[in-house]
This record gives sequence, structure tokens and C-alpha cells, in this order.
Amino acid sequence: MVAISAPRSNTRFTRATIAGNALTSGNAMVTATALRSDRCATATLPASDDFNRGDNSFLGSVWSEAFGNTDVAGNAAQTVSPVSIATLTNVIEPNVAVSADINLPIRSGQSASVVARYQGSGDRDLYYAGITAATNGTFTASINRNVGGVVTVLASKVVTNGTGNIRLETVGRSLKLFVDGTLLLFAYDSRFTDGAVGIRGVTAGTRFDDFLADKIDLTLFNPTNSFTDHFDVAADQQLSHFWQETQGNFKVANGVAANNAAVSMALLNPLFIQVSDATVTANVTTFGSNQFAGLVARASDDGSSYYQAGLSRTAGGNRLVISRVQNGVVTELGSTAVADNFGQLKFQVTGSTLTLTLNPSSATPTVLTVFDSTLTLGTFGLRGTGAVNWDDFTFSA
Ligand SMILES: [Ca+2]
Ligand SMILES: [Ca+2]
Ligand SMILES: [Ca+2]
Repeated sequence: MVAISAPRSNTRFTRATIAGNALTSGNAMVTATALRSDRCATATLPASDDFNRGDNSFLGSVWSEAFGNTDVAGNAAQTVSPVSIATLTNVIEPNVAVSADINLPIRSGQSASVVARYQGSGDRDLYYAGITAATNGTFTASINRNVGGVVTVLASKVVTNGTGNIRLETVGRSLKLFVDGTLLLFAYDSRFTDGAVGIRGVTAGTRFDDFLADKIDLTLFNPTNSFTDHFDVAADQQLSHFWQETQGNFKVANGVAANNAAVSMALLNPLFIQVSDATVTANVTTFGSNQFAGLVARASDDGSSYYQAGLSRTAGGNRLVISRVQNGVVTELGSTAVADNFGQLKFQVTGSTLTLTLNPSSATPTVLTVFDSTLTLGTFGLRGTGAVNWDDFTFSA
């Protein structure tokens, strides 16, 4: 015997039971319609939906109305319930870009978000990011985490309106919200590592259009053992996916990568770079006091342990410094005073010998060498504090 339930959203049908070929209860039309194959479609990424079809309580063949109710209305997706979540059917991905166009009326109480790593069931266990039009007239953008029904706002900012293309990107622990291609908010979280993608609306009548979801496939971004980045080309002013940010944010503009947070770190794709001995170089500039511009070696995937070597600028002067960092504990391994607050840094790690050189090509380079064998393997990258930037990064192993 097979029991068939119609989709939750489809109230025309309730339930029917079949034994063999015989319908033993319910309505024959139920079995015929509820089993239409297009209602069991599986989405594949990239997936897009412009919702340009007739008004329908059924959102579409690739959608699961995971919570509440979302309909097609006026060539867009429109929520019907106080809280509605719709996800693409059978898409479970870790790293994605999910976007949609929104246009929230002022004081509507509506909130429109795109969803990633949705676990469910119901309005539980997901990341979502978007804009809320509060009834007091303010608009607030936010990146949110819901764990077991408990919502944590990971990042938020007041914005001027609720109109535009919102895009949530998840890469490892990194969560970013873009509006019309400009980074608005970023956060880091490790609670959910994969899940479904979709849309979430609060207050009936919230509308979405031109939904788009795609994978960010990190296996396509192998820096190999000889990698250079001049930071002259960038999508949405962000580092490419050869890099994985583990803290803060980098803004790639005007041909350089600038620290775009209090403290930022980016590592070469740790899927591929797990080496012991290598050399990294970059031209660095510091723009004020109490700043640090550096290079990272042998970092763990999550960026919790690493060697860092760089130029430290304080009111007391400039120093070259090499440190070991393990789970937030910084151990300074050596330092030396220098005159400059900018220049080319070269950080070479070979066995237990760690050497930082300022302006290696000049007539008078400054060389700092220390010895440490605590960290043996990892990836390499950038780390900085305050208003600093990097250009012409090289990695060679
Ligand atoms: Ca449309
Ligand atoms: Ca519906
Ligand atoms: Ca450049």
C-alpha cells in the first residue's frame, strides 16, 4: 500500500491511499495530479528563475515550499504566510552565491532574504541575509544565523532603502552580503557547512524576482606552487577564490589589496596549498600608527595557527617582526628596527629557519632571521591590522 500526500501548499488535494492499482480512499484526481513528474523535479546549479509565468499557488517544479507559503504572482515570487521559506529541491551545497531582486515598500514590515546552507525543517537551521523594512521606516541589512530556532544577527547595517539585487556568498566560514554588486556586510561562522539555497520572506506580500544560485567550486582555484597576484583585476572588489579569507575583509581596488576591517587575513586556497618550505613576497604600505602589514606562512586551514612576518608601525617607530600565533596566543620570535614604513617584504621559511627581508633587491636590505620548528606545514597568505595594503604578491614553493 502506498500513501500519497499532496504538497503542503497545494490545498486542493489532501491524501489518497492506493493498494495495488485500486484506490481505497480519497479522490482519484489526487493521485493523477500529485504524482506529476514535474512536481518532483530536482534543481541543479547554476539555477535561475524569473518567475515569468502565470499566477499560481504552486511556486514551481524545482522549488520546495519548505515553510509557509510562497506563490507566483505578477511574474515574481510572493510570500503568502507571515514567514515563508522556499528552497531549490535537492540542492545541498557548501559554497554558493545566491541572489534575488527585491523591492520592499517602506514601513511594510517586510523582510526579504536569500538563504544558504538551509537544514530545516521549518524556519530553523539556516543562514539568511537580506534587508528588512521596519514599520518605523528604517531599512536594515543583515546576515543572520538560525540554530534550532534561535536567531543570531552576525552582522547588520542601516541602509537607505530595500531595493536592489541582494546576494549571499558562502565560502568556508566566510559569509558575505552584496547589494547591487557592492559588499555591504561580512561575517564568519562555522555552524552549518552545507545545505539548501532559497528565499525567505517575512510578512505576506514580500516579493522576489530573478532568483539565481550557483556553486563556488573551490576545486577550480588551485594557486599551484607558483602564484602571483597583482590585485589589478577583481570581481566586486573582492579577492579571487584562489584566496580564502579567514578574518576581516580585503578590498581590491586601485590595483592593490587593502585591509577593509580592523584585522584581516587571507590564505591561499588550503585545499591545494599544504607545504612546508616556501617564499612569499609583497609590496606593503602602512598609512598610520599602530598598524601591521604582513605575510603569513604555514597557516592551518582555519587560520588559527600560523607564522606571520611583517612591518609593524607604532608611535615608537617601525620594526620588522616575526611571530608565531597559535589559537590567539602570539609569541614574538624576533624583531629589528627599520626606518621605512613601506617596501617589499620577503618571507622565506625553510625547515626551522624563518627569514624576513625588507627591500631584498635594494643595496641595503634589512634581514631578520629566527629559528622555530613548532609549525611544520600549511598554507600561506596575507595578514594586516589597520590602514595597510599589499601589491604584487608572490608565492613560490
Ligand atoms: Ca519576473
Ligand atoms: Ca505556494
Ligand atoms: Ca597592482
